Parts: sequence; C-alpha cells; structure tokens
Amino acid sequence: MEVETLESHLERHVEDQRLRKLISSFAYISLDAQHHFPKYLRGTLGDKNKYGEAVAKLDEWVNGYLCDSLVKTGLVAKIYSEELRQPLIASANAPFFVTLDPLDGSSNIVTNNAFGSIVGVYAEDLPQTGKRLLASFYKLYGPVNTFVYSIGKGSHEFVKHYDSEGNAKFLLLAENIKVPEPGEVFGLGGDPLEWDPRFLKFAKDLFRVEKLKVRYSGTLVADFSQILHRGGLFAYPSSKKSPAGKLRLVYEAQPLALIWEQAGGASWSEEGSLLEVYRQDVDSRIPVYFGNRHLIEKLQKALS
Ligand code: AFP
Repeated sequence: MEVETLESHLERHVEDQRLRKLISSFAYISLDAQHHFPKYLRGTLGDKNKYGEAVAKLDEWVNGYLCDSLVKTGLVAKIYSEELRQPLIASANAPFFVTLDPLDGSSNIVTNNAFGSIVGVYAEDLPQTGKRLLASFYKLYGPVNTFVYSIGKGSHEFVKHYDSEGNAKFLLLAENIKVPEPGEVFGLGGDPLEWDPRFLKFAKDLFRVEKLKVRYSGTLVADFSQILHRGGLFAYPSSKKSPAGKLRLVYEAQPLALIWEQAGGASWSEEGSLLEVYRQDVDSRIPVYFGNRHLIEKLQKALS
C-alpha cells in the first residue's frame, strides 16, 4: 500500500500554498540540520542567553542553521527565537511570523539522548495568544527523525524515510492522532521539595491511584511525544522558587498546546488553556500542564 507523503498530506489539508511550503521546508531543513550536527561540538559558550542560562555550542549552531534556512524560504517576516535576544527581522513583506525553540533539551546533547525543535507560525506580529497560531510543528531527533504538525485540524505525524534512490521523504505515520485513554505515563519537571504541597499530593496519586508509570527525559518534545502516543500527563509546575515554572510560553508551551488540544488532550496553565494565555513579554515563562482531560480536571480540583 502507498503511504502518503507529507507534501501530499499538506496539499489535501492546507489551503494556503505558502503555509504548505513553510511546513514542508521546515521538515527538510531540520533533517539537514540533524545530518550536519557537529557532534564534536560539546560544551557551552562563555555567555548566557536571555534567560541567564548557559548556551550550548550546539544550541547556537542549530539556531544559526535553522534561522538562516528559514530566512532563505522568503516566507518569514520575523523570527522570535529562544536563543536570540532580539527577534530576527527577515523579509519585510513575507507572510509569516515564526517562533522557534531551535534545540529543545540541550542537556541531552552530551548524553546523546533525544532532543527536538519546536516552531509556531502566526499571520501577525507577536505578542498574540496561542489561539492565533496558524500552525505549529515539532521535530524529534530521536532514534528516527519524526515530524508532527497541526494547523488546528487534527495533529499528524510523519517519519523520515529514504526511497530506493536515497532521497529523503516524510511518510505519514499517524493521521489525526488521538491521545490514548485513560493514559499510561507521566513526567514532572522541577524540584518536588519546592512544589505546592497540593501538587505533590496530586503527583503521588498519579502512582497510587492512576497507576501511571514515570517517563521524564529533560527534553520537552521527547516527553510530549510519550504522552501523545501513550496518554497521561506532563507538567512543569510553578514552585516556591519559580512561580512561573521553567518552560517558555511562546517558544515551547503554546505550539505544543495546539498539537495537544487537537489530539483531544487538555492543556492548562493555572489560568485556563495554554492557548488562551496572553503575555506582553514574548519571553515569558509559564507553568505547563498537558494531560488527558480527566487528569487535568483532577489537577484543577486538587489545586483549587
Ligand atoms: P533547553 O531547551 O534550554 O535545554 O531546556 C529544556 C527544557 O526547556 C525542556 O525541554 C524540558 O522539559 C525542561 O527544560 C527540562 O528542565 P529540567 O532540566 O529542569 O528538568
């Protein structure tokens, strides 16, 4: 049986030809990036990023590679990147405003565990709520290279495949992914000793009552892929030390919230769906909760 390619899927589902081109270009750009990752590039640069965190040399390399390649598509007016102090102004008349977490999970570089890239696409300049996302997609550089996108009409997953002539293609793995019920795994970020005791109790019940298994890698995209395929809950909650948690609203949380909600899951941020949140500061952090609906409802009750 013929398996559908990304291009054919986009042709059937995405009306705007420019958006189709941006989505498929990113799938291949990020594949090229992975082929060229200079794996010897270990360690961090001397300077810190806008969050005060050490920048891995590979972070900077991937950011440069992806930004340059996105600019070359001619489809991007501005790029807001987690690794850039100021947005990159690309082509003034181009149609899209893009958010980029170029290398999500940089602590996994040295251990050679999975990491990823996350992209959000808007028609207007930021700040915007996540409701205004035209599309979002992520790449998981795992044992195989997978690509998941949503334009708000379901979430779809593709895998890299080489044809008999050695040409790379992305083939459909799962159309209209639905988060499995009742859910099987959970991953929680941050320091349990700093959590709200009500959240700690809820977390214990994930073992005791829900009988979920722990999965936590330190790469949001990889942990997200776990719950997308197995159901359950991922959270990086607020804590005494970091009331806003660690994850970034615009670069990480909202693009994945679109994919998650389109797969039937619920997202939350202690103030409603992550997609509804608006922050003037594009670099804001936010507490993040992705889960099967019944788990998010239990969590909301536990914290109320
Ligand atoms: P980087 O992209 O800076 O590596 O951060 C990764 C991340 O934002 C997200 O991918 C993980 O879920 C989270 O941080 C891991 O944080 P901890 O190291 O505190 O568990």
